[in-house]
Amino acid sequence: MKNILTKIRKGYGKKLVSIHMWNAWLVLFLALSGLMLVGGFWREILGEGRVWLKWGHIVFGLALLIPVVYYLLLAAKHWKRLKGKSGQKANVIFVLTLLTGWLISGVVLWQFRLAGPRAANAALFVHDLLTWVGLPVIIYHSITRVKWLKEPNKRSITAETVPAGDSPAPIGRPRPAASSEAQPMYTRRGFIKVAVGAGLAVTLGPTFVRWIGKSLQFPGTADYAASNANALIPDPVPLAESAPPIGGGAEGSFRVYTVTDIPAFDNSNWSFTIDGLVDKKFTWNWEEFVKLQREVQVSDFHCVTGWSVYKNTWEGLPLYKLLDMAGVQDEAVTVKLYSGDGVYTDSLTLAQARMEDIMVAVMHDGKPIPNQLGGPVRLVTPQMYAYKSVKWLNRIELIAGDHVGYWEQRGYDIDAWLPNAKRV
Ligand SMILES: Nc1nc2c(c(=O)[nH]1)N[C@H]1C(S)=C(S)[C@@H](COP(=O)(O)O)O[C@H]1N2
Ligand SMILES: [Mo]
Repeated sequence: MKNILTKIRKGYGKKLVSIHMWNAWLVLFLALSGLMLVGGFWREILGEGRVWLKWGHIVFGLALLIPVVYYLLLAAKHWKRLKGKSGQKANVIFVLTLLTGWLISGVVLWQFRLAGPRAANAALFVHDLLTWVGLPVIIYHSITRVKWLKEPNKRSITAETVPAGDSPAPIGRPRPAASSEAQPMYTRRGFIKVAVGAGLAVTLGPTFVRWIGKSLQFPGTADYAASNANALIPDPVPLAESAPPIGGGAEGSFRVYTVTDIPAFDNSNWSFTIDGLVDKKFTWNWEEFVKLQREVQVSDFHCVTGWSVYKNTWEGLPLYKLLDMAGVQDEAVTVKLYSGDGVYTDSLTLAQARMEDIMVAVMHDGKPIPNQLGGPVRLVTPQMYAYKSVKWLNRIELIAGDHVGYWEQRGYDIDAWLPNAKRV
């Protein structure tokens, strides 16, 4: 072991340089892929590619372990060289904390099924927080410390000037003397640092503030109800359990997900159909649909990417009651669910569809479901991950075969059960 360590530490200056480089490339890929994975814009464009990108993000994320561990093996030596340079020591600790934080929270998010929603929620919070704090610092670092900007004697990672014992070849240009020549360089450096810092604050600052607001649930930061673009008349009248909501109001905030443009509906372009292998087909318009007897439930909502919204008070039609109204025929095996976006579909087995808590929801916390969140009508599947929760639901078809839904076709598990679900 000692021998190996000595070998590893030999010429460690050069090694630090290459660790730093590999780490930089990994972080660059992870930052870009991570931002693409959360960005709604890319969700639509990537389609199936999103699942591959997610795997790439996971694999390269795990690969971060290599430079981190390799650095730790060299850390003692590096640390000695940083004696007296507290700023650089702080920088090293910051980066190590960032990388290990990303790694650990990333592993929890990757293993969300084992971890369960609570741990996944916490991990997503940490992963996001580190991103919004760490990314600007890293961008600042990489722009302001490119070699030509940095005073050579302030570099913490160099292959040169290693005292007795190691003998790396000096690389890079000769050091400029601390003469009058360096002076204009220094002011330019100062200017660029301020400019980059200000640029980052202006571009990433608002996103960070918005994210903090949502995470800490400041009221009004995610008021989708106020900007609901649906225009369906009349408004559904909430039941007493809905207003005020018996759940006490949802905790957490939805992230708006869609694979198409967000549709909006009015009385002229909205209807709801149940058809296929049924005794009696129905197509309701909005006026008829809001007259159907609704019920209220309180349930939690979990996305596979780690976020949850707890204690939602949903009001709508239990799916099994709609099935009973239509009369399901014996040959029917699968309930196929269509979104009014024209693209997204999913399915449930008949047994799943008959579970009491599967709801064709019309209201959330006493208000119509806004169009961004899938209104006027979305499915709610409390014991399954929310990709089953088809937004803008407008058709239910009973079919004899299987149907593989939108995300399942793109690699999501057919089995969407939550860890502690009562599976049927
Ligand atoms: N039509 C449609 N329904 C959908 C999706 C979608 O992209 N399109 N995304 C699903 C996923 S993965 C989740 S987590 C939830 C998100 O619901 P929200 O956008 O209201 O937060 O909707 C589900 N239903
Ligand atoms: Mo999701």
